[in-house]
Amino acid sequence: MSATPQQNGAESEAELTDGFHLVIDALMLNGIETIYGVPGIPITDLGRLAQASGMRVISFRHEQNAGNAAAIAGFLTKSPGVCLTVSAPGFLNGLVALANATTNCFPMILISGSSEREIVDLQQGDYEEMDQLAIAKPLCKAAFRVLHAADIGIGIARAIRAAVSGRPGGVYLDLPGKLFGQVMDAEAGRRSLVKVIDPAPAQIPAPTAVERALDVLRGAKRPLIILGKGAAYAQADDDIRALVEKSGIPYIPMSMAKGLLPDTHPQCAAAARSTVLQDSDVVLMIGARLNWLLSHGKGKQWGPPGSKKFIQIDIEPREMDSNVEIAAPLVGDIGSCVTALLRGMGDDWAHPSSEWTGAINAKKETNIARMATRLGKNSIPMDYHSALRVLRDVIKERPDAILVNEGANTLDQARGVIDMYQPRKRLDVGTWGVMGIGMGFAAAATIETGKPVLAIVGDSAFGFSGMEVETICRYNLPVCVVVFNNDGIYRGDGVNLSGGTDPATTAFVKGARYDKMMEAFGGVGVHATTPDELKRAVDAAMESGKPTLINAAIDPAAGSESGNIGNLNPKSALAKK
Ligand code: ADP
Ligand code: TPW
Ligand code: MG
Repeated sequence: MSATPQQNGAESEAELTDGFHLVIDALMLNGIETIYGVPGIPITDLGRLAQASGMRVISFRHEQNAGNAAAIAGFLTKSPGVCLTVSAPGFLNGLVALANATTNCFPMILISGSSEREIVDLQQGDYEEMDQLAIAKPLCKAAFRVLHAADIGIGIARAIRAAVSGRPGGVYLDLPGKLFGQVMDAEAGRRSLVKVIDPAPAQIPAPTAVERALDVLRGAKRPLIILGKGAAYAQADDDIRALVEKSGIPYIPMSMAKGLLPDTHPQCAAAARSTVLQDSDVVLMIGARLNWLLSHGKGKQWGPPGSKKFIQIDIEPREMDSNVEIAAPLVGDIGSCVTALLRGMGDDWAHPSSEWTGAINAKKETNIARMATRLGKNSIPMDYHSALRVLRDVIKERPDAILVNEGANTLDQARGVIDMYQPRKRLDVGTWGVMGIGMGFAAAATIETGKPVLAIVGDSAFGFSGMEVETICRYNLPVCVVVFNNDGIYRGDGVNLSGGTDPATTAFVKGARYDKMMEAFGGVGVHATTPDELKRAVDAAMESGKPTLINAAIDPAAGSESGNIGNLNPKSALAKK
């Protein structure tokens, strides 16, 4: 789109365009149809004009939530999600999401307006003055600034390619206010735009590396596959399933890889997780890192030292040997690596021994039976399991719904209880275990996929993005939020060790009614105190698609400190018992 033709005195009519329009045209040329952001100087008109041009512009109440929305849009689509913010404070609010996206390998572009370069660099106190580019650089994959309208096309092309090629991540694009008003000839402007060809090229693994991986796998007696969120991101679902099934190897999914194959798949060893981690001799990692979430690939969870060989598929060569020696590094994109392995396996690949798979199945049965007992209880007040049984059934009945999950106990228990059946349906706190992704992820998940969202969030977790229920109502999004309200962080029965009248540091207002927040903006609010009430309310919400918030009252004494990762929580040796 270009500006209306201008009459320029006696000169001939020249069609003109400007920085605003070039940014929009460059994004649209590259298939980017949605912007998540918060308006203000100098990008208010950018949002308006983008909407006028047919882009979907979703205005949030806080940039961090808009940034989280963009990040998860990137994860779900393999195309960078775009977050648009104002300068300094808006930029900083968005930066948390950009850093989190980079940490999680989600492609996103944070576009922030910025103040006058001449004034910023001399530190003369401009409106919202800040050297944003310098601040963003260490927290993202790449950072660029565009100073001339004629460079907007290249700037956006570089940002897109940097976000999605190789290991995906966050990119910062700095657009000073002055840029938007710069005018240029419309035809020259059109020619300056770049449609990025093959933005995330296939990265084919070396044949020798494929052979090495197959050799290690062939030698395995007790093999295991670990699927990570990189495997979910890669959208190589059929090939991954074929590899798992052809190899006959048991697998465990990392949190956001749940559903890549249905959690009920006979080879899924999630219910025997500690056994397979400890007893396996060869582990094939597909798009998962040996970071804290896998105890760095060492320690007693992994069995005796030296008892494991790792094969790792990852697009990032530097990921190899990050924590332990990788016997067979397979560097390339997951689709290409998995098809190469499948080809190399031939038609007579021997499945693992029944001794190995039998031991795993026995363990699974025991653990599933134990879990069934816990889930069978109909506790009132509800504990985590009695509430989660209901939500497990909801996802079973509606496997195409997207589950967003954050909190501590609310996260850890839900991950264990709720089976997923389809790829990329579980979105959660990711690599950092960050609170606050809830409402941003929920909004973008339904906007990007058209599917309904069930967000299961702790009362503390919800507080980080709770104001976005207004956004969810404003855009009338089919999002059902279930707040697990246990009156606090981890538990609601904390005490003030001083004996004073201030509440405990981990406690919130008792019996709070988060459902009223949704009602305030025209959505549906329900207060649920029993599993039956909870089921009815969630069913109604999923059926109607109306923005709904269910305040699920959970026993304040049901949770444990830090959920399942209490071992990471330092405690004072001097504390009074
Ligand atoms: P999880 O938390 O599920 O264990 P991680 O985020 O730790 O997963 O790991 C994901 C890994 O997947 C990253 O190391 C990233 O480089 C890799 N990755 C992402 N996309 C691809 C892809 N298309 N091909 C290969 N590796 C990928
Ligand atoms: C940005 C620390 C981890 S989990 C959590 C906090 C504050 C909240 C747990 O309470 P919640 O769940 O959500 O009510 P439940 O069921 O256990 O009661 N700030 C950020 N990220 C993190 N991870 C924290 C703080 C934290
Ligand atoms: Mg809580």
